[in-house]
Amino acid sequence: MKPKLISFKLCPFVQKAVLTLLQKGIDFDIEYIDLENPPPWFSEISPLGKVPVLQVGDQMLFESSVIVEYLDEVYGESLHPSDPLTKAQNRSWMEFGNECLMNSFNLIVAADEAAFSEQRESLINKLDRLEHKLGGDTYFNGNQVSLVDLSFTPFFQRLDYINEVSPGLIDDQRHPRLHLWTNHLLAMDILEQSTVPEIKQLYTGMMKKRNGYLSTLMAA
Ligand SMILES: N[C@@H](CCC(=O)N[C@@H](CS)C(=O)NCC(=O)O)C(=O)O
Repeated sequence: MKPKLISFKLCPFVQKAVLTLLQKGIDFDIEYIDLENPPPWFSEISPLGKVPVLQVGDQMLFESSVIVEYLDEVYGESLHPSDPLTKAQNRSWMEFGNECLMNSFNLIVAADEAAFSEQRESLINKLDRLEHKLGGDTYFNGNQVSLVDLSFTPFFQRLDYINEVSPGLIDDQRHPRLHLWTNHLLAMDILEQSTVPEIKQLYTGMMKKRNGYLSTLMAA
């Protein structure tokens, strides 16, 4: 039976799971729900009321990190490095990627310029740390794509959209290795299929709708 993802069109956490499914060539189903008006069955299958949920037969999994690890373990060759310490370090950086996503969301909802600047500084500090960690290869661990790369991709896709409104977050002088890595991630064939085609429009619409300081920087 095909695994089925319960999704929300804008969700970067679901996208991590979709990228893993696509990279591994796993056939899957996806059902989009409206998080503002979820169907009655959603609260039964999602203990935290969040997407993604992965349905495997009559069993449910929640939390994107758990879902991608499950998919990696069950289908095909692992996308993790084999050395246990390197693998664990990759998992640590995947958690860091989740924090980057939260930070970018906080940037969007920051109500005033001071809160926005604080979030922006915090995000740039995270990018500095990533720059320091990277080795200048195509991907995080070298020339082969790993789960950690797939986990960061939704963040960088959204950072691009934010950077169009608030330039300077992406700075190839300050973060040359990060810039190269991001370019490789955003050039992956599977990226396009990993979201709905109107992702940019939906995301910028959400930025506007959140009505934070960032929305005041957007063209009318
Ligand atoms: N830690 C969770 C985060 C998932 C998450 O925040 N999903 C958002 C959509 S992108 C959500 O479902 N929000 C609904 C809510 O918080 O009520 C994961 O990694 O799966």
